[in-house]
Amino acid sequence: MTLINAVPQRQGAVGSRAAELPDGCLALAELAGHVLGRPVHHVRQTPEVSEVDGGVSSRAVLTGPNRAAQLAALEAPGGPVLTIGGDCGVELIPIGVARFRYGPGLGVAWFDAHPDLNTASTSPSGAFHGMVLRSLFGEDDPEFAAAPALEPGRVALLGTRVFDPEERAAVSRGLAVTSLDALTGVEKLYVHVDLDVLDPSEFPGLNYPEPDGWTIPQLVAALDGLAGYEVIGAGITECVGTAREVEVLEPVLAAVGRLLMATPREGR
Ligand SMILES: [Mn+2]
Repeated sequence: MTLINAVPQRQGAVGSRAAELPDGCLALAELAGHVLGRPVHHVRQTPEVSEVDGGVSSRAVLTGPNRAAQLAALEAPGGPVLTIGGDCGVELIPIGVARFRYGPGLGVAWFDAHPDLNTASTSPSGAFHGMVLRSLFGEDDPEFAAAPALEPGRVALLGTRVFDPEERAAVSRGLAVTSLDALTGVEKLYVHVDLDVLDPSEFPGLNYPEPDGWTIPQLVAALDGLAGYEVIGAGITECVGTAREVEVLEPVLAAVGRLLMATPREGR
């Protein structure tokens, strides 16, 4: 039984459209509920922001009430969970919980224009959504660092095209790879889709758009290409689209649904 958790967090982002993330979350979660035929559980996230602390914007909100609500929502899921953000920072909890539950063989397919591998000291913005994958490797700020952490080489960056220098360095030393073929030791897979993997001409409701992205059919084909993996959870993030704008994403939601609701079988 797949669950849908709507997590309308906006404090992990700091750009001009960050305040639209909660509404974008609701629009996308409602559509996801229709496409997957599953109820949507709304995870309460505070609308407040808090000061920059230790190089992280809204650090107290992120580590306090927002996190507590997400953890409570994942206590006994009883099946794969589709998390609808909110900013990319919402992935810290479901991926961290999956790593704890499934062990070091957990891998991640990270569809995202950005690798989100900054640290609090290298982030140009102080926005946690640009640090979340680094935190999942157990590095940097101990209040965010995952324990247990993802194993190096078990995350594939897909459609990623805008790297800060520190993020390039993290990839160079092997934290993440840049193709599915380069993954090693992956037994179960979590699928992260930051919608900014798409080109802005495909979908206007992007919080942090970058040029030269993928088309929707390209993303759907890439998701369908993961069918050989046992997909144990997924997240879709960074939506600021209206209810009408998100309609074009229906094939993306359907593809994620096919991965999450596939019947496990021999040899998968
Ligand atoms: Mn991202």
